[in-house]
Amino acid sequence: MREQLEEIRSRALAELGAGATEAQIENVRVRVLGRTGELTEIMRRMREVPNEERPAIGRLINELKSEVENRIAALSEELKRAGMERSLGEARLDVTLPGMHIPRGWLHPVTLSRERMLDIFSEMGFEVVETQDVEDDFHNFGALNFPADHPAREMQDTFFLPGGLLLRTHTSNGQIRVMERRRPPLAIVCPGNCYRRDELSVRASPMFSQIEGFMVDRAGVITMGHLKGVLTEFLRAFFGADTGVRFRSSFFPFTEPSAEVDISCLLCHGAGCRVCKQSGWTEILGSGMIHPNVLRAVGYDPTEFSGFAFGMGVERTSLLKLGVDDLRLFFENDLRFLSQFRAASEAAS
Ligand code: 2U9
Repeated sequence: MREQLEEIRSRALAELGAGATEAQIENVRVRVLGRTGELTEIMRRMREVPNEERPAIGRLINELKSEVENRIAALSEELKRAGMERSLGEARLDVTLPGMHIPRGWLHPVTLSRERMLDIFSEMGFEVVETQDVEDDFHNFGALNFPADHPAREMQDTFFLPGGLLLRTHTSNGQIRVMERRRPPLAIVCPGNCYRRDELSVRASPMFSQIEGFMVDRAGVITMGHLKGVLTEFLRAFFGADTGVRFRSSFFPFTEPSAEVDISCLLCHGAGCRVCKQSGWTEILGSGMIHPNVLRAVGYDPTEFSGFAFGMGVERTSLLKLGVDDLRLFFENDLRFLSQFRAASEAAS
């Protein structure tokens, strides 16, 4: 048995040489020290050993066990240290290098304008509600009293989607959806993106944003006078307290009576110039008293409820406010243009 122990020892130590891999070490551990390994087998055969020799053999077994365990621990420690050194060497970090400058962004001028517009309406008590861009025919056209043959419903004007859906052409769908699920009194503004089949040009874009709003209460409570007051207040807060505001009679399918709203030309202050085509005025908003058919479409009785609505294009309004003469600048993401609004963004935040 002594010879056998010596053989196990020399074989194990030969395999646990300086270059042993993790797999080789594990192999020796299982073969020598494992539950069904060589040493367990020897212990099982101890009863074959004469009584007087047992203590010495037992000591030999214990010494061999410790020796192999110690050797395995030392090799594992060595492997771990070498692995750590290797990974540190591969990802060497030079803490003396200068830091990397990560430039901070700022808000887009159209975002700044939209936030300012919504703030003004919020201060007047309007609630801001956003709804979906993908809409059905009823919420985009039918409920808004668009006749079946209205040109906006043509394929060349609207992006139609499969399944009778479309990309909304205005944010009025949001107002229809709010009125469908809530009862007056309501004062709501709906900001959002709209889509029309236009080429991107100085004045138009296939995607643009709008803010529309409405105020509805019991019939007769909200008048055209409130419409004029709210919109004049909004325009003077946004463009400046000395801005001239005028209302011109107009027509929309969803309002009756309807009015377009002009502001005094921001360039010539009403004197007449190339931008306002010598008129002294610039069109800025559409508005009117909500048509009884629209109220019926959302389940309101027009003898019980009435109110006004308005709408404006955010990019167009921003162009005028910022003195920008080409709508495409808002969509091109050219930093030479956008960086001019950095200070305005930082002042607003
Ligand atoms: C409901 C009832 C009435 C919203 C209105 C306008 C007039 C209007 C345009 C201005 C420029 C949109 O961006 S633009 O093309 N808007 O002229 N919008 S009244 O009337 C509504 C909306 C919803 C339920």
